[in-house]
Amino acid sequence: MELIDLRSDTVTKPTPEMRQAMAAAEVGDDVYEEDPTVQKLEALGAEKIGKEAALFVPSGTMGNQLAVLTHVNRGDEVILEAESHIFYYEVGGLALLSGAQARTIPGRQGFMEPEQIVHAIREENIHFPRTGLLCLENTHNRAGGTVLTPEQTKMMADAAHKHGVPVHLDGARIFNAAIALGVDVRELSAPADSVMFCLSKGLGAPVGSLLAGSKSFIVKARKNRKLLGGGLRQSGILAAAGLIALEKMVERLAEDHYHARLLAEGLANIPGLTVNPDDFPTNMVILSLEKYPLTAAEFVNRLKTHGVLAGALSDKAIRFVTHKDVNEKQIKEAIRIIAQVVKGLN
Ligand code: TLP
Repeated sequence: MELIDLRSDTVTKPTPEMRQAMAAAEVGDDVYEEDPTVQKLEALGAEKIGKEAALFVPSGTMGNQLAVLTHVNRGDEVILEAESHIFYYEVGGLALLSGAQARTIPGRQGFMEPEQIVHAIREENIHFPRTGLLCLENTHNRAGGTVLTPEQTKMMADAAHKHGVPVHLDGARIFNAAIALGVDVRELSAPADSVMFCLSKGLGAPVGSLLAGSKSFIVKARKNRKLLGGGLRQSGILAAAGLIALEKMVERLAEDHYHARLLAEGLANIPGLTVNPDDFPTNMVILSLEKYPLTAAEFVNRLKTHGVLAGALSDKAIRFVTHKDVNEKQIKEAIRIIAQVVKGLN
């Protein structure tokens, strides 16, 4: 049975061009800062995202945690959206690695009201921790790949900056946001002091993310990357694929968004399901099973037996993610299979 894998865009495989570039990559020891391919990727990444410098890291999780570690002091408080990846999915790294405490704010599709941010920032008081960082996420994963506009990003960042609090942007899928909004990605990253973005999701590289910021921030982050065990050696092999991801794979994200739209419209047409396609502007679709007596995990298992792979987002919500390794025909087939499974529930 052919599997239609909609669990995540992390499942994408490198393109033949990436594999060739990896085989031919010029390499050196990157801990000595002697890998020309890594240096090329870091320079290109910094330029594309509009920051002074960038650092190649093995994963988005390491990039985010490295950012937090580099921004904050032990005992600081970090303000995050309540469903954010850094808070929800990074194994408590905030506390474990940075010794920081989380202050969460419930957002609307990833947007936190600036007044809520200001309210959460601690004033000087002998009892209080210092507020060390505000984290934003664009696109917002658990909200369904929703986007923050440049204006929204600026409003939130301004609220923090006015009180001397730096801002980190988890932009794992920032290029999806830029494509969906039709803006230069730099408009989305400009308000943040540091940005992490992934090469290994929709952009198709096998491994790697970049953390970008000011030169002095990246010097500090480079040392912290070594501390976390992320100082790689001939990593130009991986960076070679990342270069192709950045140079050639960004524009095609529009295709993934089109497929997500098709999927959302297909689900909206299935009797019994309530899906609003406008809620999903990028490459994710979330399906709620509130009306049905089974859990998301059970539904996911049923889909799997019919050849569709999806992920349970919570007890009652399922996430589908489109990416370069699923085509329109497979999306239509997935809709047919989901309809069949839903019919079996009625
Ligand atoms: N997200 C993964 C899982 O961890 C949930 C996925 O399948 O979506 N920030 C955001 C917003 C992310 O969605 C992810 C990955 C990361 C950071 C971490 O990236 P990796 O997986 O490279 O550590």
